[in-house]
Amino acid sequence: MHVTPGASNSALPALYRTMRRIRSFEERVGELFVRGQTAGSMLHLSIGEEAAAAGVTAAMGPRDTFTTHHRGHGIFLARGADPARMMAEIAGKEAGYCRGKGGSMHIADMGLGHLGANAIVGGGIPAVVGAGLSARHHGTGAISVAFFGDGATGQGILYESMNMAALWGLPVLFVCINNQYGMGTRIDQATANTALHERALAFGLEGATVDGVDVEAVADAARTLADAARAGRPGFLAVTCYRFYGHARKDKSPYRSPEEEAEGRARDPLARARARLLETGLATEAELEALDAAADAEMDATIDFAVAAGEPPLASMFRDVFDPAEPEPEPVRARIDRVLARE
Ligand SMILES: Cc1ncc(C[n+]2csc(CCOP(=O)(O)OP(=O)(O)O)c2C)c(N)n1
Ligand SMILES: [Mg+2]
Repeated sequence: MHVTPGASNSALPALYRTMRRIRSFEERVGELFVRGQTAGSMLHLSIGEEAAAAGVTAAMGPRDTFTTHHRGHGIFLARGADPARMMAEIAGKEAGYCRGKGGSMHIADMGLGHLGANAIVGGGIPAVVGAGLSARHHGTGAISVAFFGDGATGQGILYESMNMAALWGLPVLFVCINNQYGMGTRIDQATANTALHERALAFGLEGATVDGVDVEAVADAARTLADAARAGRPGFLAVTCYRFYGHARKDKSPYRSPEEEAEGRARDPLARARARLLETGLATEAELEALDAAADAEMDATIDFAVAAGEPPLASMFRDVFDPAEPEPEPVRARIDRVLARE
């Protein structure tokens, strides 16, 4: 599939704003982690991958659904999530999207079509096949989009899902964010043919690879594939980018040279979009500075909100765990007391 870079200039200011809000949010998530105020000890930032989130979600409609991998903050934010509730979730607070039970890697929100982030590599992929089947059955016109990393192309479930989507002509889009690494292993050390979309072509899907430094190109490619998926021709989009920092917050990337990192970070989708906005006259330096400052102020407030928010009550650990139709389970403490009383 041929993709024309830069064909959607007028969308660029909004795409830049989305990317800038994601970066600002991720920087503050990193800060919350360093302060020891996140729930859990793992945190995966999507800095460097903002064009994939902004560009693909720009091609999605309000009824479309999606799943993400463990590096999904930016995608959910680009889909309209409230960053304060996201930050509260990451901090394990009651005000979070999943009342603090999901954390960074298991955020979900049916209202925004988020069928769930998933910490199992490739784990969120098959759900979009079911969601696509459901959308077609009910005639909603929605598509379902799976976001995952290049590491998930080593998981068999991707191929089972692609086969079923192609066979049944489901309104599904597979989006592989190829940030070059699966933890500490570079893609060319794990995969002989790194033209990942070619695998999808072999299954009978539409497929393209796009440069994730160019958010307009990502948006254009995603639009083409989303339109095809809506018409019953499922597709696969590989977005090539670079993971700016370690796999998780504690990883200092000893397996990468400083030169490689400098080169990778120079391929910055935000810097590129900013330069294009100025060069095309779509924005002035002063306007961009104001936009950047507004994004930072908005995201600063998410930290204050998350830190001030209350912890979930202890009793809530039994809530949303069992089928609501079932009788309330006996609390563990009461069960222990009863067992001890028998002795
Ligand atoms: C099935 C499974 N195997 C291994 C892991 C451990 N693990 C977590 S993230 C990751 C690398 C994933 O790489 P990729 O899919 O490219 O996503 P990225 O971290 O680059 O965003 C691995 C191996 C896991 N979570 N699930
Ligand atoms: Mg990766």
